[in-house]
Amino acid sequence: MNSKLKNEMIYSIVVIVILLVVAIINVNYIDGHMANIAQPENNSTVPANSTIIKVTGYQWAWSFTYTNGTTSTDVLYAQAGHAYTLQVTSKDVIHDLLIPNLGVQVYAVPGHPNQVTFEPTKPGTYIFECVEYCGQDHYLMRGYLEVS
Ligand SMILES: [Cu+2]
Repeated sequence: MNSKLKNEMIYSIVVIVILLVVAIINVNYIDGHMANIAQPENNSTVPANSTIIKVTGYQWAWSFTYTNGTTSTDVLYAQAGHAYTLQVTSKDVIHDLLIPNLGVQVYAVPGHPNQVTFEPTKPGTYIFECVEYCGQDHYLMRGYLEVS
């Protein structure tokens, strides 16, 4: 075996090892964050200790309906140390609710509710926004999660 071929084999093996290490790191990361990725409503159950909040996205705002029947628009109210299950749908086109500080993201699809459960741990004000381009005023689909 000449030295050129030997070098090429070594380079190839080094690249394969690097790609394998990156793949393993990625799979471990995704595995550890599956709880925050929304599941279709029909395929998952609501955890017994969580409060359901109905969420509707529409051009161009977010509407929240709480268990006592009250509603809010573009402000979501929650309490620290309590679990909430967001059941999310849309009135018109596909939207996508992202609460970056809590790692929550869920699609709002007309006729296909999705849900995600999360538990805010610290009181504060956290931004949320629509991250699926949904029309000319898409940029207005943002608001605040108020955790008391
Ligand atoms: Cu939107």
